Formats: sequence, structure tokens, C-alpha cells
Amino acid sequence: LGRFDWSDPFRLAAQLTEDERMLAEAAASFARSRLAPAVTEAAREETIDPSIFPAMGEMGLLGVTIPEEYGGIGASYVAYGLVAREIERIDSGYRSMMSVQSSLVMYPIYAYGSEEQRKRYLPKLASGDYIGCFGLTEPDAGSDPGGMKTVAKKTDGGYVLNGSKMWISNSPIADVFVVWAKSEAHGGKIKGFVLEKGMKGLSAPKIGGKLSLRASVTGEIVLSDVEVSEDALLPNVEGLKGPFGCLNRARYGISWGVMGAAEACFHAARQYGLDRKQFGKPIAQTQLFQKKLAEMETEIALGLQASLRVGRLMDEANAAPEMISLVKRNNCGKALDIARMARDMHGGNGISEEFPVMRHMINLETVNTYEGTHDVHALILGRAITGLQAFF
Ligand code: TGC
Ligand code: FAD
Repeated sequence: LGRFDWSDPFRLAAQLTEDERMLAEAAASFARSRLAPAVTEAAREETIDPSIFPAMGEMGLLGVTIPEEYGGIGASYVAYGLVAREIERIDSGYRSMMSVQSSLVMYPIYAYGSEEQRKRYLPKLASGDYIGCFGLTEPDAGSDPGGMKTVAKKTDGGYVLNGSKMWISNSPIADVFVVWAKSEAHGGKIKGFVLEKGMKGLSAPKIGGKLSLRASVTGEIVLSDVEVSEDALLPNVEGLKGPFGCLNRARYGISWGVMGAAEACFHAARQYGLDRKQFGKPIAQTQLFQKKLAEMETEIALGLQASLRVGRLMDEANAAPEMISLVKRNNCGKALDIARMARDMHGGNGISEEFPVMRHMINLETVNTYEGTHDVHALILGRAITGLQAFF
């Protein structure tokens, strides 16, 4: 019979390649040394540190699945998930910064862009010299992005864009904006455009008063007669499958990331329970406390295995979007439950910033909502199970 290791119950590490293990270790070491020391203050003060992008770039953590000739490292989707897990172990906001850049900005430019667009943007996005953002959601089109109002009208030699995007990660500090709009010249179909900071009529005000994901900046994108030339258009995709192709990758990464946040909460609760004594014994020696730890351990072990399975299928180009909905939805929901439980298990200390659990808990409220809410992913699965769509 084998030995049981509570910190790696299904021996995930043994299921990885040497390259994947090395990248995960490099990401973990970066997260501990570069991200962890400043996170409490960053979340409290809502201060954003754009130098995190070049620091991640230097470590090769941006666009890991993008081929080397464009600045990536050509790593597997499993490797990408492992990076997300290590970064989100510190904070979901830092993982957001990384995953928007990798899956929502570099991926569409790589997959749908021209060779000129790839060469122009990808190396600088990979190094973190450029910061990217992805504008899909609008004030009146969140779960239903097909209801977007942003339009692109054809002009001589280009397009003029009008509209507004809401809740856009990184937008106030972005150099590169991947924006989705209905293009009149394409029969009203959704097309992607790559815009650059400083274009006339383009602005990205910060959204203030955020109680969640405070270490990551979120803003609007306002497009007021923004004129772009033909080379701003992503030529190789049309329709909602453009943004959804990016979301498939980002949602998959989130399924790993939230397990990192959940592990941080689980490990903190375990340690707290061993250290804290009440009624003359460690609280970890009570049945209720141990049951909670057992539940956390179980959900994390199952969630990680599921993400690994989907990642392997992605690496074989054989994963279905519904599989991604399943792991995004389940892992976010379970991570949120685990963070709430860990907060409770820390007693009064659980509400203090000296412990990471409440910060993770409030971050996970966002992660459970963005990239498709928990209920929207239930409807995607419900449609696949019954053949009946229940969105409208
Ligand atoms: P529906 O009729 O289902 O599909 C329209 C077209 O899109 C195709 N498609 C997909 N293609 C690839 N992958 C997927 N996952 C796809 N899902 C759909 C589909 O085949 C179809 O193509 P075609 O060629 O037949 O036209 O579209 P619908 O309008 O009924 O969609 C409903 C629904 C609910 C599934 C969808 O709209 C949805 O997923 N809503 C959630 C919206 C969302 O996730 N927004 C995310 C915004 S970005 C973000 O949150 C970033 S946060 C990042 C961070 O900070 O980390
Ligand atoms: P709504 O769609 O209005 O949903 C409200 C509630 O109604 C939810 O509970 C939902 O599940 C429910 N609901 C909606 N439709 C149905 C239905 N048919 N049946 C049953 N229930 C339903 N977007 C981007 O494009 N780029 C980004 O970088 C980005 N970053 C974000 C960062 C943060 C911090 C946040 C909070 C959001 C971000 N988003 C981003 C937007 C995010 O994707 C949306 O908030 C999300 O898709 C939900 O849309 P909504 O907020 O309009 O909510």
C-alpha cells in the first residue's frame, strides 16, 4: 500500500512531466518571493503594481502556451494551469492579471491575428512591456454578450468604433485593448479589434469602490468615434466563437487558479487549528474541525484531478467547452465554500488582514462571477444534458 501525503493526496506531482514540474516550481518561487510580500497592503490600499507584468514576463509566465518564436515558451495547457494555481495561491487578482494577458489578449492575437499583428504585439506582451486587456462585457450585456451594442462602422481604409465596455480587468493601465464589436461591414457579426493606448476617442477610466479583487485594477473602455485602420481588425475569426475561444482557455486556467486559492485557505486553516488551543487542546483535535479539513482536502483533490484531465484533453485538442464549464463552475464554487469555511475556522482572527482567508474569500466572489457566472455555467451544462436551452 502507498503512503498518504495530505498535501498532495492523489500525487498530482507524479502525474506531471519534468518540464511541468519545473515551471510550477518556478512560478511558486516567484509567487512567494515577488507577490506574497506586498499582497496584503496592495489589497488594503487598492494599489496596483504594473511592474508585476515585466517581472512575470522575465520568469516566462506570460503566454506560456504561445510558441517561442512569438515570445512564449510553447508549454502545455497543463503547465499554464499549474502557473495559474501558484499565482492564485497568493491572490486571485494577480492571477487575473496573468490570465487576461495570456488567454484573453495573447491568445486571440496569436489565433485570430495576422502575421504582422503577431509580430507587433506578442513578444512585448510576453515580456510584460505591454499590458493587455479584453473588452467583451458591456453595461447592458454581461451574461449575454451577444446583446452588445458596441459597433464598428466601415470607413475608407478602416473602421470607426463606438460603444462602452464595463468591468474590464487591467484596462486603466493597458497598452493593448482587444475589443469585440458588431461590425456593419460583416453583416453585424462580432469581430475583434486590437486598439492601442493613446488613440483618439479611447479612454479607460478606473472603476472605484471595488470590495473584491482589490489588487487587480478594473475599468471601463469608452470608445467615442475611435478611428482605426484595417490592420486593427483580427482577420481570422467572426461571431461569438471568437471571444468564446479565448474564454475557453481563461476559464480552464481559472479552474486551476481557484484551487490554488482554496489550498492556501485549507493550509492556513490546518495550521491555525494546530496552533490554536481552546478547551485545553488544539481546535484541530475536535471532530467538527477535522470534518471541515477532510471536506476541503477532498474537494481540492477532486478539483485538481478534474482540471488535470481537462488540461490533458486540451493538450490533445480534444476538450469540449462543456468540460471547461464543468470545472470552472465546480472549482469556483468549491473554492468559495472552502474560503468561507476557512474564514470561520480562524474565529475572530479570520476577519483580520493578518490572515489571508477573508481576502481570498472576497476575491473568489468575483471569480465565481466573471468568465460566466456559476449559474450560467449550470445552464451551459443543462443545455448539453437535456438538449434544451434555458437562457431565454
Ligand atoms: P450560443 O448560441 O451558445 O453560441 C454562439 C456562437 O458561439 C459558439 N460558442 C462557442 N465557441 C467556442 N467555445 C465556446 N465555449 C462556445 N460557446 C458558444 C457557438 O458554437 C456559436 O457559434 P456559431 O458559429 O454557431 O455562431 O450563444 P449564446 O448567445 O446563446 O450564449 C449563451 C452563453 C450563456 C453560453 C454565453 O453567452 C456565455 O458564456 N455567457 C457568459 C459570458 C462570459 O463568460 N463573459 C466573460 C467576459 S470576459 C471576463 O469575464 C474576463 S475576467 C478575466 C480575469 O480578470 O481573469
Ligand atoms: P448579469 O449577466 O446581469 O447577471 C446577474 C445575475 O443574473 C447573475 O447571478 C447571473 O447568473 C444571473 N443570470 C443572468 N442571466 C441568466 C439566465 N439566463 N438565467 C438565470 N440567471 C441568469 N468582462 C470582460 O469582458 N473583460 C474583463 O476583463 C472582465 N473582468 C472582470 C473583472 C471583475 C472584477 C468583474 C467583477 C467582472 C469582470 N468582467 C470582465 C465581467 C464579467 O464577465 C461579468 O460581470 C459576468 O459575465 C456577469 O455579467 P454581469 O455582471 O452583467 O451580470
